[in-house]
Amino acid sequence: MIIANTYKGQTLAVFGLGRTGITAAKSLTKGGAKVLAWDDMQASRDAAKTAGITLTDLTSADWSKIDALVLSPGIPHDKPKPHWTAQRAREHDIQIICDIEIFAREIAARAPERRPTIIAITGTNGKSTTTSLIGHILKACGRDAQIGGNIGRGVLDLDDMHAGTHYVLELSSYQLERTYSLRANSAVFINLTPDHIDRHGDMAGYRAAKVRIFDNQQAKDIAVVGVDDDNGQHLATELIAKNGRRIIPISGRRALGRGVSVINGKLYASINRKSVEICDLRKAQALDGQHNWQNAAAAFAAVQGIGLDPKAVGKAILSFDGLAHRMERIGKVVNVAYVNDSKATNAEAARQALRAYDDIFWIAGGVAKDGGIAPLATELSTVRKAYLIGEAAPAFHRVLTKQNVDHKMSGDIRRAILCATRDALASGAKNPVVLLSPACASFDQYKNFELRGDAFRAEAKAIIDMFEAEKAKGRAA
Ligand code: UMA
Repeated sequence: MIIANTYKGQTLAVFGLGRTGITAAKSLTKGGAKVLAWDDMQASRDAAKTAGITLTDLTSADWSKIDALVLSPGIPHDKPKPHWTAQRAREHDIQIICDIEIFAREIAARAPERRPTIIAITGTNGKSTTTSLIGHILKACGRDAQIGGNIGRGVLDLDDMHAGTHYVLELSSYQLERTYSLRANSAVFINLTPDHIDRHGDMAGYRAAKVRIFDNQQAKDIAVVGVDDDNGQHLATELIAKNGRRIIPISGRRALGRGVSVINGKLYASINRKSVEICDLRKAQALDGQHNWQNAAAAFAAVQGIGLDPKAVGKAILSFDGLAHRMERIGKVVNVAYVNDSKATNAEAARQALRAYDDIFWIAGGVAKDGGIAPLATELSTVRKAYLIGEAAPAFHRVLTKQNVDHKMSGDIRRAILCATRDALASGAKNPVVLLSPACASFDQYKNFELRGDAFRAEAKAIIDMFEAEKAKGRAA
């Protein structure tokens, strides 16, 4: 745990006792702050109490004595409606922060020679993969890397720092809008498409929260910007005009005069004038698709300036074994591959998977987001057949019928994967893929996307095991 010494002697309200809140309360208390911890939910309060947190009812507390409010990132302080704690804070002119701000102040308080390296990553899609890939590269190159933030462990839960520590932090717009002091030695902005609009009001608000990742950067620091979309191109131009740091544009699909790019699957770096081939991403264990190539380019760019051998970085990229539920390769039956992309809870995320393979037997459905799969109407040429599950099936059936895409109402994952396997094996396609990329939330049939992905993985493994057992029997006979 990182102990928050910079609030020693101050009184902090910590509201929302999930993972972040509990760790923040512990860290602040250990650092000598007076902590008033509370949550709207009795169950969360009970869990916090069991975790050793002293509770204080903030509904009746004296807010004039509070110096800052640590508000859990998911709780709104403004839109769509300010939470009551945020209203109280505003009435008393109290700053609203999150755990990332506490962490950032702790680093700023250390002597420069004792400060760790901070690599921060944001973007709408791909931040978890990029964060994990950067962590993997650093570890493979023998560096001390700690990964956390919006993924896995909350920042204050990470191991304490020394000068050789590299903190690799996935940061959400929710966290960034309550962070003021973070200086990222390397800040990565992968892409921006509409998301969390209810919280930020509009795209401009969402973007404004995200670009805070570059605040406080200094001349030697690196800003990595994905330029595969218009937003990224504008942002790179803006940052170049400001000229306050090293800017490295990255692309997963086109050659850049200066920057890191992927051309036909090969990763090239043109950072110090000459262009160098780093690795062939088509040989990577777990980076299928152009969007993953962009993630790889971002990861390569992010570790510039910390003295790693580019060849070793290239090797590490190829050995990265990916994240569960994000285009996760499970295995094969004959030439049919099974890919679990359960994290694709909207059309935009499913689009990436549909672009990554040539012959797809697509399992889709669940609880559709606004617009359903209509935005994918022009992306369906790779779909050999679709297997529809969950509540969205009738609406998806209408879109697929209009687009002349063969499909079947399968109801659930079990029936879908069996039919898809049978069709894929009979298809004659060179590399058919049975893909779960639902373009939907999972709540009609599962508690969350992880459990949906686990169910798909278990079914796929059972089919693979059955085929292997049959093969072994055939050999023995
Ligand atoms: N609560 C209230 N009143 C409210 C709303 C919530 O009291 O009106 C309480 C709940 O009872 C609960 C707590 O606040 O006890 C919030 O729990 P939580 O699970 O939302 O929070 P944490 O466990 O602290 O998780 C947060 C991030 N959650 C959100 O941003 C919503 C996690 O990101 C993050 O991993 C974690 O901190 C560690 O830093 C998750 C996420 O969904 C993965 N992020 C969004 C995303 O990726 O799109 C931004």
